[in-house]
Amino acid sequence: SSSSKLSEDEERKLSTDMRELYDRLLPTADVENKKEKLVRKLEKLFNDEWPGHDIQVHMFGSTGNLLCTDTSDVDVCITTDWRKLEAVCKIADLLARNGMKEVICVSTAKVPIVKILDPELNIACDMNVNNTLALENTRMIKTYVQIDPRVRPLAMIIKHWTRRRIVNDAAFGGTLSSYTWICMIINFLQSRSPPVLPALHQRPHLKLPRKDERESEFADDLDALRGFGDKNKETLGELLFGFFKFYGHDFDYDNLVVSVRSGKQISKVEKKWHLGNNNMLCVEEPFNTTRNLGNTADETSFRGLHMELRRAFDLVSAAKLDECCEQYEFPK
Ligand code: 3AT
Ligand code: MG
Repeated sequence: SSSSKLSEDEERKLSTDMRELYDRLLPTADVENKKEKLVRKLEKLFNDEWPGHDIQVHMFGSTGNLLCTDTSDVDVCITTDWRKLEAVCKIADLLARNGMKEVICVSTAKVPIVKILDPELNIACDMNVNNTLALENTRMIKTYVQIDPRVRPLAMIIKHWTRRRIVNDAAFGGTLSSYTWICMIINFLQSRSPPVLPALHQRPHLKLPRKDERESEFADDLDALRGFGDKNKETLGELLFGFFKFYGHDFDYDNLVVSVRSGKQISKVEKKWHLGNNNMLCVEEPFNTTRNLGNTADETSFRGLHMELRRAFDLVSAAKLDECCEQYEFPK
């Protein structure tokens, strides 16, 4: 019963409403400055306490990939050659003694983390030690976001929708992390014809030269990459409509895997991902292709996700962006 094309009027209204929402979601300079302050404060605290270990603090996740809002947590990666710090509980102790609130140490996780709330700046922060893969995949997302001017508004609006509809809680809700959603958005944009985004891992000739460090795993020469999507003339409204159509109706979940690394969809059977559990939705991690980012959703939550995608499609088809992003209320 869903129409498969937007009318001209609906398209115009949707695109205008998206611009307006995007302006409200953009982070303010005040909060950006506070985040920067927190990072410098942490760096000083660590180096004063443990001198001689060249401890550096880097922001990653949405604070580093241009997709955060003022309410996003700050994700922080501490790098140091002092491997002992990787156990992270020393960090939790130090921070608790220095005025941080709600300090939680999750040392048993695959990547051990410390969670804190800075009461002075009113910012929540998650930190890990030496998880440099996350720094690289953040740099990749940021590169994709900068290639075409439509990516940032589209991705920020879809992230907003995932928060409002409670489909972005991988740890507790059994749904998907923001990172997984972002990979799905990128793969959708790689699949338009003509494409809006390239596959950065398939363009080795567009890497920036580097001095000592190891070569980048993906193309990162932004000057050469910008303009890639120019042949695609779709508007923001058409792309949002296309996104919900793609994942709500067209995508062959039984047989295909979302692969940002290859820039297309690949076969579940080929990856042997057709066997096993929690494999309804398959999203390949672009750097570690053995990892399925979609495995946080079991069969039941996949069905819920799919229903939400189709609900969004119906509302976006009628240019009802507000209603599409209405806060989900759990049934009483
Ligand atoms: P929010 O604004 O916090 O919702 P985000 O971009 O910070 O979005 P996440 O909080 O989901 O995204 O994750 C923070 C970063 O951690 C993003 C990515 O660099 C890394 N990351 C998250 N999940 C994985 C994963 N399964 N494998 C590898 N890296 C991951
Ligand atoms: Mg985050």
